[in-house]
Amino acid sequence: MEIKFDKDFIFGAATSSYQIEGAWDKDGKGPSIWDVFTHQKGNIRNNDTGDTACAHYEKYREDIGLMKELNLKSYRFSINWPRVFPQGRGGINPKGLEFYDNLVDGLIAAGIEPNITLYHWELPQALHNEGGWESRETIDDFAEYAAFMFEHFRGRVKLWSTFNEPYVVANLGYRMGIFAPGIKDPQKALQVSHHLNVAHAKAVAVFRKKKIQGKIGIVHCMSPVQKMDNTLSCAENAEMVDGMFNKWFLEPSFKGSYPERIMDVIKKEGMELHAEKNDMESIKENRADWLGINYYFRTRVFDTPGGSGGFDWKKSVNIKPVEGALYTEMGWEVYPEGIYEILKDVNKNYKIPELYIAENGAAMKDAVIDENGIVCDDDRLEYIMSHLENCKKAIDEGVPLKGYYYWSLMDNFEWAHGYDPRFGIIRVDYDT
Ligand code: IFM
Repeated sequence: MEIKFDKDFIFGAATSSYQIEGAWDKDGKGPSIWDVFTHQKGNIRNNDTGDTACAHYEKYREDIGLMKELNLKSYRFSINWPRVFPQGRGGINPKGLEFYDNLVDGLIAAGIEPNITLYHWELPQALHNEGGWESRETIDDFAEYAAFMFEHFRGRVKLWSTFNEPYVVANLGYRMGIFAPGIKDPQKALQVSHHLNVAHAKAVAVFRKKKIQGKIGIVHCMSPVQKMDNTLSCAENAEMVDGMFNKWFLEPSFKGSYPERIMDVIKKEGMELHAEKNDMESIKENRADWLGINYYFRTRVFDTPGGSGGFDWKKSVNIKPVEGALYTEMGWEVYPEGIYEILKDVNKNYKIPELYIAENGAAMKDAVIDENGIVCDDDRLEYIMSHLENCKKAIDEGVPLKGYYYWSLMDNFEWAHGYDPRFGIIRVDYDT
């Protein structure tokens, strides 16, 4: 099958620093909250850590070579904040910065456009010790870190994003406690989510003030929400899920306020969001130039047993498997139409000038079929083709989709799941 995209359409692949770099304490790098979290036994499957990961810190030249072989137009990666600022602020670690200089220059020399994410979850532990994302000071620290990076890569890097999946940072890190820093406190998660929004706005303001040539974006995980029952309670549940997952971070930026329904529930539960006077104006004024959507699955919502009131995620979201559907090794349903649905929804609701699929991919069994480590990757090829087909359909219907980044360039450390799930289009032999 052939699908034709415009010649300017960007085909890329994505990674993040903690998931591939390794060298967790090499050459003066400071620890991040993920180094500390993975070193505590019991937090990660098999007690895996990112200490070595894919050894990208040492092997980045070879990795660029592989990207070239793949004909990638662009590579989306993140900067490990404490590799450059071991304490989060203040003194720079020249060796850490040199690594990113070499990576960026190597990519440019190979004709691959760098797309940098400033924060894919590695808060410097030193800042966490002072309050981390619970504290407004971290907002200023982030803006300073961003300012330094923008200036340093001025003219070399044109595509930037501030945060990857702030939903995950706040909810998995501070509410459920299954990601670093392992906190289980809904009030803290709420406050952190607001601070992330303010930090994003502040970094965007810096980007514009400095007149950096290029575009600044943000990346959210998103999922089309589908009502599976024709009842009031199902409709209410769907509104909650959509509000929490899709709208919480987008509405402040693109509409100027948090979703009303969620704010009501927050109040009812006795929680409070502390915002300073100009926060909401600043978030709206400093909205991103582009939005990256990470799409992996749809969200099927059912009614609450017993009727309305009392939404419970575990009892009404994706509770029944879809008969005949394929599921990835993450247990996520393969639903390619969802990428089209979410692109159409976002375009209708927010009219953002440029959209990217910043991540889309699947963890597959990836059985090795010969002594050269070759994997028969038919399922993954089918996955990618069917999702691209749906991207094209959205483009043909007027959605300003400018690129698609596969997640991930190579197998890597899949957070709480350790190294078991393999998402890569390149297989990694972790023993060597
Ligand atoms: O591996 C992650 C990535 O870090 C963020 N988005 C989802 C991917 C797959 O779970």
